[in-house]
Amino acid sequence: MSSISALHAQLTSGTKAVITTHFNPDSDAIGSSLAWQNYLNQLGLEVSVIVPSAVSANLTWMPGAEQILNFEDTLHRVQIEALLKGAAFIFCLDFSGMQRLHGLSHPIKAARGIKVVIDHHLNPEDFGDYYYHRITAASTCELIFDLIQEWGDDACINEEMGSCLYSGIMTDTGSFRHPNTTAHVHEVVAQLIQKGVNTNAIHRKIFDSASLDRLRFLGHVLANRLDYLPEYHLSLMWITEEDQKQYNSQAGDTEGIVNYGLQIAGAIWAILLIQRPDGIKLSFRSIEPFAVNEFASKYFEGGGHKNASGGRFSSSSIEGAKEKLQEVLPLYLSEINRVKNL
Ligand SMILES: [Mn+2]
Repeated sequence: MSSISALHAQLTSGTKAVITTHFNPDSDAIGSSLAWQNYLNQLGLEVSVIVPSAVSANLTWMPGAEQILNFEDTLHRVQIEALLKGAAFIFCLDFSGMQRLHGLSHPIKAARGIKVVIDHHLNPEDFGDYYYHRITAASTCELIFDLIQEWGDDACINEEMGSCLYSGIMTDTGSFRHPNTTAHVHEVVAQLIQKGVNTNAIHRKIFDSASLDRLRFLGHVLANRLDYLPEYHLSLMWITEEDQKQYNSQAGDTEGIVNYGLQIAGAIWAILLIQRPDGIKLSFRSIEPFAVNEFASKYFEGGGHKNASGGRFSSSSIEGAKEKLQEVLPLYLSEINRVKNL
């Protein structure tokens, strides 16, 4: 592993590079990837952004999004494989473990290019040649901003790039309300505003761009797919494959739904179960100081941030996942009660 400062000089004009990010890419994943692409383009590199699964509709306004190649699209796949063969650098943004790439992990592992990890998730795996990694950063977009500053290239941060960076910072901090919202986050945002970023317009593009189906889907989940377990201070939500079909659910439509569970007075954490063909996907959210990533990794093959994690359950039965929860929840009762009394 080498120091990231040695990397700057290697990013020379004409060099070919690929940027990739995690499955179900969120606003931080896409925002950081497009901002980094914009920066590398300014340095004269030839850069493509490739993703393991589709970009959700509320992110396609970002400058450069229309050029993103999706590995799940068979037409893009051939192009992606060729780009990976020719890339001198592969930038891995906003993920710390190869399994987050799903099907794209094999071609990325096999690619010979120098791997550069820029990320803020816990416990990064050892797959990179260079790391710019800080778990105290609220988002990868914040790290991209900091790295460009460290390299003395503040002038490269233009309004287009700033809009992408602001999107990731805004969403990964839960619109500046999560405990990861440091003074530095606000300092970065202040500088982005000075560079012309329209924060109000971006907030609307990201959050107020739902389809009618999406809003009705949310209503259905809140009305019929939410239980509150007072003894565990837990909001438990679930979404079946049938629900997703009925409401014509698109990529990104389940994003953020789990957070509603924390709006119940007394809730310390929320869990959302989503039925997928290959198993149940779990999303966990918690309030400080309850570490939901420990629960996710102990019982549901997952992990992530302290207050925002993911996991999986290998059978695709919602009932099965609920039974597993009923088994393990009593084991957490003392920790829940400890946190409740703080
Ligand atoms: Mn992130």
